[in-house]
Amino acid sequence: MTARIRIALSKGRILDETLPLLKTAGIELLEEPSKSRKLIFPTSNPNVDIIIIRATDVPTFVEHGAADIGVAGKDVLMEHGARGVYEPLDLNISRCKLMVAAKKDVAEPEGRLRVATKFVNITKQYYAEKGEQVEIIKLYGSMELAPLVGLADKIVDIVDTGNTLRANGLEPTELIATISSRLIVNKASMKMKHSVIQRLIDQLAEAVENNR
Ligand code: PRT
Ligand code: MG
Repeated sequence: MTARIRIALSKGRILDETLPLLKTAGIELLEEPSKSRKLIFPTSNPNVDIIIIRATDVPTFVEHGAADIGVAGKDVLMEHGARGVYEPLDLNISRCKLMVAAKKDVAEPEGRLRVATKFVNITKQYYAEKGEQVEIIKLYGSMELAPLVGLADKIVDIVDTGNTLRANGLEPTELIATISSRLIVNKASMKMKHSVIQRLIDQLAEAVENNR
């Protein structure tokens, strides 16, 4: 009897970059998820299925054991708090930086800084450590717009090429963290399904090494 394993991934870059790694462990999707409305997919390994969910929901599914394993950006894990999951492997994919950005050539505002972000917890902690009082404005997307329309002085967002910031007259000012995607594992699954999961971690670790 081999344990059944459910893997949680998110659509987009994480799915695209994780599938080649899983392939080296003999796990391949049987149908193209972008052409399907399904959310749960069987794979070429009859003991493994893949669920495709929002990136920010991956830690929640894994924490509660609704998925045994997941792949999530370090930004998402930092924001979630990543309690109750193991993080055994840096997959070195979907790399980017979490940065503070502001309008080019604009002086620091007087009084309390207003910072727009979807990373409320990370931003709170970042400014708390600097001993700076800020007003955090929670957004769900298009953070780059906030300084342009006077909603905020700065933003905290993901930067890759910097093209999105530049296109909006913004520039990165401070690095908060360098980000890559991590394999996360439910703690009970790690115990109960140890041999299957450890083998998968080892295979993925080797694939990551070969990608370097
Ligand atoms: O899109 P959705 O709301 O469903 O969720 P999501 O944005 O969290 O998912 P997705 O797939 O966009 O990102 C998943 C993970 O990929 C993130 O958690 C990051 O860890 C990582 N990643 C790597 C990125 C980027 N690169 C990236 N460039 N996530 C987002 N971006 C966005 C960024 O938000 C900004 O709008 O791309 C823009 C900046 O890109 P440049 O190249 O213009 O600087
Ligand atoms: Mg996105």
